[in-house]
Parts: sequence; C-alpha cells; structure tokens
Amino acid sequence: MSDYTQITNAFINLDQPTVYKLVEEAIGQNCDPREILDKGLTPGMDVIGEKMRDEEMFLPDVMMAATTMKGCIDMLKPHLKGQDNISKGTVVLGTVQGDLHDIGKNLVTLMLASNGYDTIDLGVDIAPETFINALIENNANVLCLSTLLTTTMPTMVKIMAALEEAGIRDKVTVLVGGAPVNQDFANQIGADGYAPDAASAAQLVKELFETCAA
Ligand code: B1M
Repeated sequence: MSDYTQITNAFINLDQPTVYKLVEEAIGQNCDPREILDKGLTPGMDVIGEKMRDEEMFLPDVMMAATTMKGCIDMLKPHLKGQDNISKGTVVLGTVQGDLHDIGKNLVTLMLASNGYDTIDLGVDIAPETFINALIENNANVLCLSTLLTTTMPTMVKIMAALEEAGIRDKVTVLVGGAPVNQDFANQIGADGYAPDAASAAQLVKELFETCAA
C-alpha cells in the first residue's frame, strides 16, 4: 500500500471498524508497520488535534480517536517487534505529573522494547519521586520523559531538580519528548537530549548505550 489516505480519512471520520479493516489489510499486504503509523494514523490524529483546538471536535470524539489509535498500535505491535531478545539496558519512561496523554509515550516504549531494551513504563501522571524510586530500584541509567501539555512542562524542571537532590543526576541520562518540547527546552532544563518521535528516541538511546560501552 503506497497510499494511506483511506486510513487517514477513516480515522478522521472516527470510523473505527473501517480503520481496523484497512490496517488489517495493510498488515496482510506486508506494508511497513511504521509507515502505517507515520503515513496513515498519525496524520489523522494531527487533524483530530487541529479540530479539537478549533472546537470542531470535543473530548468524547478525541477519546474515541485515542481508543482507535491504541487498538491499531496493538495490531501493529507484533510486527514492530525486533528479533533481538537480549536486553541491552534498562530505560525508565513515563508521562509527567498532571498529564494523562500516553499514546506517544507508549510508542516510545514499544520502539525501545523492539530494539532490545528493558523498559519500565510507569504510565501517566507520574510524580518526580516515583521516577527517582524507579530509577534507583531498577538500577536504570536512562530516563525518558513525555509531556503533551505546555502546562506540565515545568514538571520536567522539577524532575531534574529531584534527580540532583537524590544524588543520581550524574548516573542518569535524561531524554525529553512530546509535542510542546524541543531541543532548546531540553538545553534550558539541563536534560541530555530531545527526541521528536519514537524512532529517534530509540536511536538516541542506542547511541547513548554504544557510547557508554565504548
Ligand atoms: Co489532549 N491535548 N487534552 N487529549 N490531545 C493535545 C495535546 C492538544 C495539543 C490538542 C489541541 O488543543 N490542539 C492540547 C494541548 C495544548 C497545549 O498544552 N499545548 C490538548 C489538551 C488541551 C487537552 C486537555 C487539557 C483537554 C481538556 O480537558 N480540555 C486534556 C488534558 C488531560 C490531561 O492530560 N490532564 C486532554 C485530554 C486528551 C484525551 C484524554 C482526550 C486524549 C489522550 C488519550 C491518551 O493519550 N490516552 C487527547 C488526545 C488524543 C490529544 C491529541 C489530539 C493527540 C495526542 C496523540 O496521542 N498524538 C493532541 C493533539 C495533537 O498532538 N495533535 C492533544 C499521537 C501521538 C503518536 O503523538 O503524543 O505527540 P505524540 O507523540 C509523539 C512525539 O511527541 C514523541 O513521539 C511520539 C510519536 O513518535 N514523543 C516522545 C512523545 N513522548 C515522547 C517521549 C520521548 C521522546 C519522544 O522521550 C524521550
């Protein structure tokens, strides 16, 4: 399948059965699962976001879209998985306190797991101390923080401070992501990196572990 617009259109129309059917067909045709996500589903979600901003769509619609997206990710999951089952390191992830968005963060988790990393996904609305405890308990040295809301960006600053307070800042590499954050923000708060999407997050983590091992 080279044209994913049917999936995008059905997604925007909140036509869940058609989206599932088309995704199933695309999988059956051996389409690249990342293309199904990046060219079919994500552009649809972007339009939903615009409609939400312009008050043409409301929370129940957006929740419906989110459910469809999650259903599709579940369908794509087995096809995104890599062959490599040997753990290459442990990464703690979560969406910061005050933020309930988890679709992008789940994709980052999936992409890291597919690339052979152990992932401790704490979920959404995670307090700074929960991140700290998880890092210590799992002896993890990479932390991936996600937020989709501008109002919760300051929580990332609090997490950086909590890492310092716990005395583990120099042992943990912190990567940030999510629509409102960027490289400048990562620099400002003293994070070690920013990834615009799940694939780049996995690539960044890979480079980090390779640098540490060298
Ligand atoms: Co919300 N929401 N939402 N929402 N929602 C946005 C984010 C918004 C931009 C919509 C809009 O107004 N245009 C807006 C935020 C405005 C702002 O602050 N700048 C917004 C708002 C305002 C809200 C509420 C406040 C609405 C309300 O209640 N009035 C509310 C907040 C609730 C809360 O969190 N406390 C709310 C609620 C919801 C739903 C629950 C209905 C639902 C979330 C369901 C869920 O996640 N389980 C939802 C949705 C679905 C969206 C949009 C439409 C889509 C988000 C999404 O899943 N995108 C979104 C608009 C948009 O983004 N276009 C919107 C698909 C996903 C694959 O992309 O999450 O960006 P994304 O992840 C990407 C990258 O960002 C990156 O990789 C991923 C893919 O490769 N990435 C990382 C993400 N995390 C990373 C971490 C990393 C690296 C990369 O670590 C290193």
